[in-house]
Amino acid sequence: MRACFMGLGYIGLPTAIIAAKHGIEIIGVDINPKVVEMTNQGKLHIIEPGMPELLQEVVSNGQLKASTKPENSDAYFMVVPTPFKGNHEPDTSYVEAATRAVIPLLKEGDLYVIESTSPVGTTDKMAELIFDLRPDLKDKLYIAYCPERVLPGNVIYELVHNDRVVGGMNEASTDKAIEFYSKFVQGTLHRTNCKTAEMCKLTENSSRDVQIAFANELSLICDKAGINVWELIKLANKHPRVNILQPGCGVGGHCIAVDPYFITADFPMESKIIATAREINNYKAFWCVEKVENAMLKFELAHHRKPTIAMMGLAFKPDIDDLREAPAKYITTKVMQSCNNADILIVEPNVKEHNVFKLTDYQEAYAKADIVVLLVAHTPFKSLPYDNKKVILDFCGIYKK
Ligand code: SAJ
Repeated sequence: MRACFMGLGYIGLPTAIIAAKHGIEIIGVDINPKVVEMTNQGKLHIIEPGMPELLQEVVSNGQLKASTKPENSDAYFMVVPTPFKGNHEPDTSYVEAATRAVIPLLKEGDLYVIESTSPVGTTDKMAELIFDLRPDLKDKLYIAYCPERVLPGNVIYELVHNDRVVGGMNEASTDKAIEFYSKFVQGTLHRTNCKTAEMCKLTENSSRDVQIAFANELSLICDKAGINVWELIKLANKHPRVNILQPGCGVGGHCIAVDPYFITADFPMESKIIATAREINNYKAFWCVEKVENAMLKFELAHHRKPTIAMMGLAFKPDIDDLREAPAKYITTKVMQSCNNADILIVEPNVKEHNVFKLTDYQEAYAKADIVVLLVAHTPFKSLPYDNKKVILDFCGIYKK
């Protein structure tokens, strides 16, 4: 069997590699020639533990080949980004472009699957587009939506072991998609229709966003009330039916901070909690900036000199190098603009070099800083001794003080 993966990003490439490893011949397609070149050389262009070795193996034994153009296959997978536009409207243009690129290659009996997170109704729309341009294939294709659920950093395990939801346009399409995924997924493949599968992906990430917003709201309340939010949550979670998540400096990444807008854009009157959660999680980053600005002013008044501020962490969550939609990056940028009176040291231990931020070693920055701003709970930060001569703004619960 031959499968064509449209998009070799954080999800498309690992999925293509795992499928190749399970005996499927893969054509991996990306519009970026650099990604294609690297992939064909067996070099992974993303960071994911265990994946570089697997890529080398499947490229060298000819199971995976990358190209800038799709090639004739039996199954086609759309795994391209679905960002949002300025007004938080979902942008499905990459899914449409990838679909248009494979339409001339489709033949009777082929499987077409969308994996990209998509607004409800996208699979139906793409099916309409396909049949408009290829009326000869009406009722002769299998079309499904099957979202991914993997957590960056644990992708090899989760791609194989997570349960998945498979939503076909009809029962035969669901069967065909399940037949494909069961070649490498050991988790249960749950059957549904494509609309429910689309909404399920959005629901999973919106649910997490709402739960994090609750923790962030508690952190704002506790700050005013003079209560340690970390202790509060730990105690509340001792209740057998309470399980509150952790507050932080905001919500980042390309999923949880984005996907809820795919619901609020289409169902604005019905999605009040989802919309408010987004507002709270966005506001948390502004609040952190204000806290740093106030700490700087206080320091200047007390010491009659400008402080050295260490901004600890830029990634969107602990122990990764991914800075996409990272609130820590946003906060650092704002602090650099508004605290231009201070010496600002920027730390991100998972990134070697950055074209915008001049990075400093985390121990050096901590030692030099008057004000330490803990933005991301990276493991190395946890071994820094608490120094009560410094002003420590712990937004991510390193010290939980
Ligand atoms: N965060 C908190 N407090 C918490 C947990 C997370 O502030 O208690 C923050 C993180 O610091 C980060 C953001 O939330 O900024 C998102 O991190 P995450 O670990 O919750 O999720 P992602 O974006 O890495 O991956 C999510 C996962 N979805 C769910 O857990 C429902 C993953 O399974 C999905 O595959 C992925 O989105 C995706 O691709 O959609």
